[in-house]
Amino acid sequence: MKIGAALLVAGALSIGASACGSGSDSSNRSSSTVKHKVASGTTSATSVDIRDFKYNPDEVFVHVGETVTWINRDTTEHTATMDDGSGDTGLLRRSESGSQSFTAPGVFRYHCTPHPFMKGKVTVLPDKPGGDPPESDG
Ligand SMILES: [Cu+2]
Repeated sequence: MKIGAALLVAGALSIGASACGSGSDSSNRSSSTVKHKVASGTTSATSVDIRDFKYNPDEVFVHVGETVTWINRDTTEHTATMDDGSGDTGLLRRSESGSQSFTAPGVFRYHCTPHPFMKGKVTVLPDKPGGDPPESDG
């Protein structure tokens, strides 16, 4: 678990360094652009595309209390079903999405019910390092 935190810190440092890259940033939707390989800690919503009978990316990192959303880009119906039965999006049609929040740290593997060969993984990290004070809203 401490390794994960160290990775996050390293990732945050390197993000600040890369400012000016290629000049082309049009709204190009041509597949496979993985924006964050390592969770930056600033996003509270993590999404996984289901496309071509694969989860993309097939592994995501979130913190306790955060939510993962699966979006089906295929014409075929898919699910994201936790192997341990702790959660299930149910069948998602094309362009439909399903979410699951994770309240305990650990590694959660999931699969697609109609297509058991489709597998993915959610790694839930214990807490944000040096984090913000907890806010009580609600
Ligand atoms: Cu499927």
